[in-house]
Amino acid sequence: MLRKILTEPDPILRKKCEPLEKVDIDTKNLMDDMLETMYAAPGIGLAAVQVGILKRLIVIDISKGEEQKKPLFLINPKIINQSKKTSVYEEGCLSIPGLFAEIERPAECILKYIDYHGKEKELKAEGLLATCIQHEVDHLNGVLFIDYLSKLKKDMIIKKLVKQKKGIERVIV
Ligand code: GNR
Ligand code: NI
Repeated sequence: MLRKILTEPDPILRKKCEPLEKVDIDTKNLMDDMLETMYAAPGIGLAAVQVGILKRLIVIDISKGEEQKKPLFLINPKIINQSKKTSVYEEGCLSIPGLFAEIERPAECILKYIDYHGKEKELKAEGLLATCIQHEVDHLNGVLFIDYLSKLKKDMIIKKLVKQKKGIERVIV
C-alpha cells in the first residue's frame, strides 16, 4: 500500500523516533509499504517518520534503473563509526520536493542494525550508500539536510515552502 509522504514544514518531521522492540508482521507490512512508496516516488531511501510513523526504521535501495533491485531494511540503526575523510553529494529529500543542495558528510560509516528477519547485522558503507544512510539516520533524529545550510538559506527555503503549502504562487507588493 502506498503511503503519503509528509513534507517540510511538518512538525512530525522534527520529532525523535523510538526504537522498535520487535520485528513482527506489522513491522514487515510497514517496511513493505515504505519500500513500495520509495520506489514509486522515486527515491533511494525513506525513513518511517516520512510517512508519519515515529519508529527507527529505514528502507534504502541505491540500485540504478536497469540493475537488479537491492532493497536494504534497517531497523534501529546505530552508526558506530564515521570516517574523518568527508565527501560531498548533491542531496535531495522526498520531504522537501524540488530542492537539491551539496552537503558534506563523513565519506564512510559503520552501522549496526537489525534486518528484515530480526537478525543483528553490521555494515560498512561508502560513497552514495554512506551518504544515504546518514541522511536517513538524521531523519530518525528529526534532522533534515537543509539544517546543514546557512541559517539565511534555510530560512529562505522554509519561507518558500510555507508559501507553497498555502498555495500562494506569487507575492506582489
Ligand atoms: O531519494 C533520495 N535521494 C538522495 C540523494 C542524495 C542523498 C540522499 C538522498 S535520500 C532521498 C530520499 C529521502 O528523502 N530519504 O529520506
Ligand atoms: Ni530525506
